[in-house]
Amino acid sequence: MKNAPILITLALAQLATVCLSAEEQAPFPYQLPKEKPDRKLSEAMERIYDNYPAPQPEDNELFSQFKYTELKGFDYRDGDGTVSRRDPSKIIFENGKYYVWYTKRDTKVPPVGMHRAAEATDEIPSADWDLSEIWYATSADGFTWEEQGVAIKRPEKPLVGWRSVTTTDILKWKGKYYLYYQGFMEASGTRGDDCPVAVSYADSPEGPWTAANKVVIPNGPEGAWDQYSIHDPYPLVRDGKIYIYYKSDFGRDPHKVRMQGLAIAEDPLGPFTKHPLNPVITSGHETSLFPFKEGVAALVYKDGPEHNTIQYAEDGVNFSIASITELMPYAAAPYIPDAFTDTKDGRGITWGLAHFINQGGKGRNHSILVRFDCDLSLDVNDPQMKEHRV
Ligand code: AAL
Repeated sequence: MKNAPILITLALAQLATVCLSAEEQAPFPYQLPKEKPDRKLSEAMERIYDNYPAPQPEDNELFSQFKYTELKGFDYRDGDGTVSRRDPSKIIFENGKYYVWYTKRDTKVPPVGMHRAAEATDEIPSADWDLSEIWYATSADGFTWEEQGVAIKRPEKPLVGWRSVTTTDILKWKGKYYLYYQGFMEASGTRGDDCPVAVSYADSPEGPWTAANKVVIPNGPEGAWDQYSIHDPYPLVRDGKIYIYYKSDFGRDPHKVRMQGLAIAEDPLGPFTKHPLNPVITSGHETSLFPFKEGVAALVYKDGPEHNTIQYAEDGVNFSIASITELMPYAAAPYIPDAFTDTKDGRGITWGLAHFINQGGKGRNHSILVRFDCDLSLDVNDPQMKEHRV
């Protein structure tokens, strides 16, 4: 028994080890702790604390799912493919009503398809957005819309946009309105989509619109990531300047890698300086961003390794994933009350318009505008915001 003290010491040490590992492996309480627990975590649990603003989706202000509603007021000629509405602008509220601008195609026949672009003529469209104009509509409630007419017509050849003017977005700056849009110089499907951005301006959202008749955001130089296209121009006001986010792509089909960049100007007609860190978002398709707290949030969907995410950049430039979600709106065009107020306290969004692409029979594809509702607002008690929460 002379070894008894040693044995007792060993037994106690073993008990301590058991207790320690039991504590280390203690099950999580029913509620996920808000702070990262001080214990060994799996990689997935480390990541949920380190990579996302809040571990529980319902506590993450930039998490939402999306609800869709059919709109009233738009006629699509029985969906025969000859009328299309797509790529809506963000929505603004002026003169007691909501305004939206969008690509409208009204052609004798449906598009033949981009792969048959050689068959396109002055009357036969190649893609859904070929031979289009920019139209606008107004609404009292965001569900029923009244189409008001054309805002931007196609100009005479060879002016920028003579083949098609599409994919517009609105800026309000010092009491004037600016529509930025893609100006096609040939049919989509040949090299038409390698288009730059043009701009028109007006004193009222009702127009009349004056075309600046110039390229306002040019394609990048040969070899640059954005040499081929400048798509989906999306203006916000930040730091007293105009921030235009846009989409471009590395490479050509079938190896196109879509990303998003930023161009900044002090005057809406330019010159725009492309950000030296471009591209600033590595995934996504159409651009869709909004002021959020001090920074900018982005809906990132459809293409790339980070699709189906909502991202955030405090400086509007260095984005990271805030949440992962599903069934996101395509060409999402939110109603953003503070898009142009140069806010450092962005309040978020609760609804907007988006498009659904109807891929009918041979070449009969056209798109329709739909409404989406979401839960990305900080103003939970604002009755207008609350009314639209999912
Ligand atoms: C879209 C946008 C651009 C493209 C085409 C029409 O939804 O990304 O506008 O050029 O598809």
